Amino acid sequence: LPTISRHDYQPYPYQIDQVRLEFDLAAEQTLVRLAFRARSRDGQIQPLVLDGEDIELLEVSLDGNLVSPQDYLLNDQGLTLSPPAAEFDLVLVSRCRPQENTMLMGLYVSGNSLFTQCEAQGFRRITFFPDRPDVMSRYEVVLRGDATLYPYLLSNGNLLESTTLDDGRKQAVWEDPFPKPSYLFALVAGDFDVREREIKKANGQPALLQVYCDRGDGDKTEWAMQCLEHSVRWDEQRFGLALDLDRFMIVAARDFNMGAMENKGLNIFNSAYVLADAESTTDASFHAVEAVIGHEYFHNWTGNRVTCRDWFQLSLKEGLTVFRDQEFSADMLAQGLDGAQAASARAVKRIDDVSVLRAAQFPEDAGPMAHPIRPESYQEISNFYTATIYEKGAEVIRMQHTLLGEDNFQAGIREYFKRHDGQAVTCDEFVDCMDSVYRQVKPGQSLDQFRRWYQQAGTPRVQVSLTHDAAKQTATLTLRQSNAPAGIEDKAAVKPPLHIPFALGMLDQHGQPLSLHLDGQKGETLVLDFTEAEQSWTFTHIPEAPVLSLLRNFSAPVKVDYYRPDAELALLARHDTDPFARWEAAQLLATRLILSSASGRTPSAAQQATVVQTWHALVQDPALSPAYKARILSLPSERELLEQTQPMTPRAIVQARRQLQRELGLALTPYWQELYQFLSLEQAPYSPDALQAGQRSLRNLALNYLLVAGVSTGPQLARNQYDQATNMTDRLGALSALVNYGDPEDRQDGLDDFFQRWQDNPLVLDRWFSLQATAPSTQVAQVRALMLHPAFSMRNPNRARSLIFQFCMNNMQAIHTPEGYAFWAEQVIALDKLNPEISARLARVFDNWARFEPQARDPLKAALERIQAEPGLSGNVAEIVNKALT
Ligand code: BAL
Ligand code: ZN
Repeated sequence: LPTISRHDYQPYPYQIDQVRLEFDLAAEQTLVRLAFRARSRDGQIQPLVLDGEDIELLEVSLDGNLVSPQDYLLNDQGLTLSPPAAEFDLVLVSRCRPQENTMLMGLYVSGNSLFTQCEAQGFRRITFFPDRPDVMSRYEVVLRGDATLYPYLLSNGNLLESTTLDDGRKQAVWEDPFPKPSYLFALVAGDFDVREREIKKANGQPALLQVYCDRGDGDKTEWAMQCLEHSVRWDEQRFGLALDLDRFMIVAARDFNMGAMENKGLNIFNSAYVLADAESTTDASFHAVEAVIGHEYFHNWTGNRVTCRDWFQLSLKEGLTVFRDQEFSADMLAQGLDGAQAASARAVKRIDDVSVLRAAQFPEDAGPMAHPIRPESYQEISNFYTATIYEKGAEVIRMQHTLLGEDNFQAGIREYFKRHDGQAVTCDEFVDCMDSVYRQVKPGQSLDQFRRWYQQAGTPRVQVSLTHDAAKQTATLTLRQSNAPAGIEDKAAVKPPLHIPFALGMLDQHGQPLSLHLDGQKGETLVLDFTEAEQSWTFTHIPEAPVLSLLRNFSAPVKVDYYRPDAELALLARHDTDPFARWEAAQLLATRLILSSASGRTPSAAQQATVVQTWHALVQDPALSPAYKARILSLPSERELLEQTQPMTPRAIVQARRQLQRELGLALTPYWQELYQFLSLEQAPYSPDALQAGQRSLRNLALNYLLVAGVSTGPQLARNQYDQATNMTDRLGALSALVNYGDPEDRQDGLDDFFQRWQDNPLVLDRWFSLQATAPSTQVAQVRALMLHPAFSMRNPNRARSLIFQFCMNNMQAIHTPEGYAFWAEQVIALDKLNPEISARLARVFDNWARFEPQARDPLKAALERIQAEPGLSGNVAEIVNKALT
């Protein structure tokens, strides 16, 4: 497999200002006519190299002259032509076969409709073209297709005309006024329900918002429409960025590899992130729809107006856009609140985002695929749409926001668009803009050192120590940072220190916040510029030894090591005024206990009592919002816990976590019951808002504690909740408690009833599969049986994810068996024949095999070798397994 290196970047030799594409659409075969004029950038005639994969070349002409096959070079990667001059016209006719496209990259069929997915390299499966993000052109697109099958013919930009042809087919002509790279091209042909809304942009101009979905689902797009309108408003208000088109379309597809795609003016979405109604959608999914709609919409500026020079710069648009969607969601949650309430609402979002980072990105940074947010090399770019590029990338943007502050960060954003609107640029050029502002507001300082975050893989560790001088009333904090080699390519033994914004507070021994004094700075929270390998700060006016509140609001994506008694954590869990650090303290207390029993040590009675007393205090704290309470009373996820064991002991983690759940359920039974009853009182009509969603999640948490502890009233409460539910959060919450902790009869009755109710709704059926995939009682044999269910299909990515991925990733008891590992390998191989991109994601589940306990390592390695030996393995999966086995 060829490895592509960041340093090998060369600009494309030709400029292509305008592209005209004509499609004669049909599922079986689609004809594509491409025409453009190319102009050599340096006036020299150079070979014209066009990417092309899995498509048939029918005809090519240069300056109106047909080129015969002996005058071009055609192979399975593309086409190379010899241009007649430094400037020339090219016309090319080719054919693709959407019906046969199971990879879902390029032009493919979903249901009866045609969709495209071009990022990263799908356009080359549609036509021959320089399929790279730095070739930006204006597109005119003509679509022709059967009028009955395809009454809607959509592409990017503005609709110029829509007609019926003499042969009865429909034709639509679209023009996108903005130059774009090929990865942002899109077309959709099909029959849909459409929801429309006309809005006024900030400049007073009207714009048409449209949401398309399968016929019959149109009543489930109101929420998506609201989210889209909120996104438009938010980007105007917070970032000063306006919608630049007359029309903005979202189309839901049932078969989709990713969450969604930001094609200019024509976003194509996995239907899971469009369709929502109270009956069939959980609160968490409502919020996911909001986040993804925001994310794709925000790409219109951060990604589309300014795009990436090459794919090594992917985090330029993804990290920044994830940061933007996180802030959008946080602002929506905090809307109408102020002070501590707003801070708590925002903290809930921060907690959820950090949990994702720890469960998905920290493991990546600790495995063979570890890479900097701007990778140095790759084999398959689709393998680099990772938690590192996205979530850690967002943290790196967030740190710049922390260092600059909101106003200066926005000044940096304005500078970015002033310099680069309409261009394809690098991460360095983004930081240059932020740096230009930083240098102005912090004379003598720069972001030079900060840039190392773009170069270093791995999760840095920060060790903390504290000394207190009672006589001088000073506290001296010392931080040491290190970042061990990460991944198979990270041989740089020496990693120079990073610029870490380290937010810190202190409490006195009674839990009261202290005012910090440091070199003229004063405040309850200070952000330290931690830039050396080891650095100390001395705080004055500290009469007694303080309790440290560390890395407030998770100000940097690092791991903090600080050894201190449980009692200090308990104090922070009750009193810290930073809601993130407060949650963190409670999590850490529980984590210590779980890790200790997972390692075979019996936790001391005092240690257990501290956790129970802390949970007791928190469950009764009237000042906490329900959403926050639900987070702080939940135990850390199995994945986050597993990440902290060395070697990793999955089955022991599951058992130890379950044991603490049971203990907390039993010790606090009356409180869970009381909370449950209180939260069961009559509610306003369903809304996914923060208050209601928080109440429902807290009620479901209480129910789970009651069931896991075997409290006798639990199952009946769950059955009643299931039967009486008027929304999916309540219904699924009850069913999941029964399936995970109930008796076999309740489990089966619940699953059967749920199937009867929802068998016609694919997204809900996905939940039915997931629930069974992750149930502690499920073994490989049950999953195999479910794969034979008429509703199961490996070709639909959502369905494959709901059963196979969920089982392999989130059923640790069953997958961590020799049989489980063999099943995983078998499914990677089977999926690879259909959809390598999705298969490679499944392959990644155990790329970290070497970190597991000895009895897991050998069978996991054998499973990886089995995959590696499979003839005809895709490059996608080969890259993963080869790196895993290096
Ligand atoms: N660009 C791929 C999908 C997304 O990140 O929005
Ligand atoms: Zn994105």
